[in-house]
Amino acid sequence: METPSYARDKQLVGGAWEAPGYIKHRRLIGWIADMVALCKPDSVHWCDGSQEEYDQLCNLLVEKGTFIRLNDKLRPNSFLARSDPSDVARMEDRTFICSLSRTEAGPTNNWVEPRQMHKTLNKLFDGCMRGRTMYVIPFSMGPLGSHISYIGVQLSDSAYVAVNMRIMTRMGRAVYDVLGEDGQFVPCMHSVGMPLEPGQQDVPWPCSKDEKYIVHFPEERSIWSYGSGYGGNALLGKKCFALRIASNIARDEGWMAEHMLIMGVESPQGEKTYVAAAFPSACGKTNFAMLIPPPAFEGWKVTTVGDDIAWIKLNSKDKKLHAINPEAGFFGVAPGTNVKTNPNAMATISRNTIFTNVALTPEGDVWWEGMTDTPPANLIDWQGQPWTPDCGRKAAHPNARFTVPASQCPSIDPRWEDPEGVPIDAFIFGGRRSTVAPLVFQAFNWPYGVYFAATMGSEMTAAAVGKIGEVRRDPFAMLPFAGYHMASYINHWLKIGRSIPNPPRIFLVNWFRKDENGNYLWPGFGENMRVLKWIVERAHTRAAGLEMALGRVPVYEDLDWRGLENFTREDFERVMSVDRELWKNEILSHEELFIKLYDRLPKEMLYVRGLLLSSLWSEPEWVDRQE
Ligand code: TSX
Ligand code: MN
Repeated sequence: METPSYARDKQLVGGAWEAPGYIKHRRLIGWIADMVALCKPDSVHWCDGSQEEYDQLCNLLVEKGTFIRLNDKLRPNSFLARSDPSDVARMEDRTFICSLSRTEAGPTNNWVEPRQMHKTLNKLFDGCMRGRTMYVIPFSMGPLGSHISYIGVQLSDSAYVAVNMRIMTRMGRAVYDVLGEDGQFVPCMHSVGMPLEPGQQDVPWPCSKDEKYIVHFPEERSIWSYGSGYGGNALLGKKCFALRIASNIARDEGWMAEHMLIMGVESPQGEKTYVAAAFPSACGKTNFAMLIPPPAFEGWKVTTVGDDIAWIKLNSKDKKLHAINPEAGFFGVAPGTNVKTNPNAMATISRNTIFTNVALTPEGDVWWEGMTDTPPANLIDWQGQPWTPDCGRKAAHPNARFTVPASQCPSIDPRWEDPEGVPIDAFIFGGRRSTVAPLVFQAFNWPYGVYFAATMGSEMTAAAVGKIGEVRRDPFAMLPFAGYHMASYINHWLKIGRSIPNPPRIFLVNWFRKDENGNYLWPGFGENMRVLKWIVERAHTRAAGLEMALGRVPVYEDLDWRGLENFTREDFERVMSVDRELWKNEILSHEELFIKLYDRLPKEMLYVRGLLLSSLWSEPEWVDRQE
């Protein structure tokens, strides 16, 4: 192949940054050439995705002090990274949707005019990789070559990002074969924003303390991230690409990019049903995705397709919605994960795992709050300081994470990499509500389901920003992840429902209802299988469902109580109760969201709201005039 002139000019071929001969994509090479010229790295590393390369990069990270190799007997081929204390979570106030028009981004996203943002970014990225290596990271979201998959190329000056991307995506040379000479890719620019002057000593976790930008250009389908090396800010395939950019592609192409887990439910008769479920943060989504049914449910099995993101498309053969997990790994919250809350996750992270911001034991293993009842002695906390239980600090950061290949999960579904995806029969939406919301109900139909998903709320926990106990509306658990106007997103859901002959059934759940003394009314975790079984049977229109004001509900006899006989009919009625006065207020409080989304709010939202108010209205007692 003839060397493209732009590549020759910028010395990407035959110069210091020689592009490997197997890359045949001129536009890609040209873009990389431009970015090398802008960022001015000392060298370029073209990631091939091999195990050898992964091992080498991990060793390099150990040498640089970013990684600590864990005890190879206790935690084989695993590492601990400690981030800068200022770089520990996604930064929503530094996240921007730079569509051409402000209205398009909508009232729930930060917006800056794209040309102005490009100006800002060009200044920041100019020379930002001096003294560092630029990693060229080609990746596929979704199985390589699947018609549902999309390709991205991330340029990053972080080796930590490169090794995490190898776990979280299909990363490596094979991506270039799929791309060919002119395939589509999403360019993803990333820098930690800390160039090194000659002779300047690097730090274990470079980042920019005062300037952070996570920027999406929906029309260009490009991503620019500056200043952070952490999680969703830096692993651009995940929230930035697979949700914010993909939600734009999905709207244009008539499919769905959702913040959902995907799970399979297998009955003792061998019938397999797939469901997808959306929960806001801190609701135990990963735990639910890896649920183990209680012992009495012998023969029932739950399998995991994904724990965070679902790409869902109409299958032209069976006319059903099919879902794929675009990711290849789990980037899960560690604190609270233990052998009781999630045995499958604990088994998954027994090896080949990158831990970030957890505590270190003297034996060279990891620990976090909630892993065991009593912490091991002589821990080193997530900031590298000696830690004792009475020191008043947390040993692990509340947002400490594990990065691990999904293939290692004992409950991984046999079809998790099926390029056709798995057929979805039910959508589940759930928030964290201590009052008001019942354990489970089924929406009467698609528009009702969309209404409840759009108005879904979750109470603040200590882990998130905001007042504890305050209800935050998080439509479809997509508030931080929709890459365009939230009301248009709701409308897209309504359109999808109208376009399918037999759309999946929609269910609402709440595992977090409390009594007046603050005790949980539902045991949760594996016991959620009882609710899941009813959902699956309802989705196949087999189980009974009583029509109530909000939707269809199970009565006590409709759930399988084997093994939980001490949970009484009264207990069930309490966790299922719907207080009409509270619900009238709940529905009134939806107004706040609707006013915010007013300019594009689908009319269905107001109609459903009106019908709900009508059915929640209690009549005065009937007077029998015969008496
Ligand atoms: O993940 C959770 N799930 C889903 C599991 C499949 N959690 C943890 C949430 C924090 C991320 C839950 N917490 C769940 C739940 O269903 N339910 C609860 C509330 C709860 C907490 C402790 C108990 C019971 C309920 N303990 C006992 O009953 C002993
Ligand atoms: Mn998520």
